[in-house]
Amino acid sequence: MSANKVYLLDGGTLVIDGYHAFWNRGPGGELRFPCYAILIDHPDGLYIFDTGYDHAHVERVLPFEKPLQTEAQTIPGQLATVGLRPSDINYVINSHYHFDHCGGNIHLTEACTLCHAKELEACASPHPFEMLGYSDVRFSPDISAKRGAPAEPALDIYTPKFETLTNDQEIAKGMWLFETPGHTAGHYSLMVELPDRRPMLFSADACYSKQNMDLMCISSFHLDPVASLQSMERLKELAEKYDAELFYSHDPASYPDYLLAPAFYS
Ligand code: 5PN
Ligand code: ZN
Ligand code: ZN
Repeated sequence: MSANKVYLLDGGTLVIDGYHAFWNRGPGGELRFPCYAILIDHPDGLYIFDTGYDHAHVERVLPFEKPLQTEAQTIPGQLATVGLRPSDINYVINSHYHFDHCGGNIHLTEACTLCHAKELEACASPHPFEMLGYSDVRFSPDISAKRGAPAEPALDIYTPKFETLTNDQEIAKGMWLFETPGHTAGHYSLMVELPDRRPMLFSADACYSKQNMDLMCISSFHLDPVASLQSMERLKELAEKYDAELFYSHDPASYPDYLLAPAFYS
């Protein structure tokens, strides 16, 4: 058994500097890159791996990243293109809790939320240099309260159920989470098996782009640079072992070749 379909839900773009995307290498200058969520239609339910950024959050906290996101590129907008509502989603899996991967969680009010145990810990007590990355914690009313975020009335009705994981896990038949730490403490990459194609291996932020992989160059946003490189090596080994196709998280060069919803991989 495997998943039925995989949809990539476009979430707009952000700008960072080239020295952030390619640590200590550059070249510098504005780099605009895509963000997206992954919807998996599986016999066990509807799963979303990462949920992109929240436009209002980025405008308020990181306006220098110049977010471009239309209504159609929000999680509700993207789900509508495939005939779904946010409340239809059964599980949300977050590769990690950086704002550009969990901003849409708040829409998915009925879903059970999965992540690595270390990631939930890390975003509850970030290092000073991680504060901006972990700036959108509205997905957890408890962590929002602990971090001293102002109460937001809309969140009173949102009480997500958290399930934390450790180690590699086959969370449903043909859906694998692989530990790829370094970018953050509890980072997971996802592999999805499908009936009629090679498995899809979503690096998430363990590798932003094919160019990062080709250069073995990590981003400047990281907890542990050596672990980050080991995780990139691990992704290459996994792709080889399972004959999987790598999909990168923020890859302006590869993105035009990705199929976007309402089209799907099967
Ligand atoms: C896109 C982006 N911008 C800023 C940060 C950060 O401070 O940590 C991670 C991150 C990002 O992915
Ligand atoms: Zn990240
Ligand atoms: Zn990211």
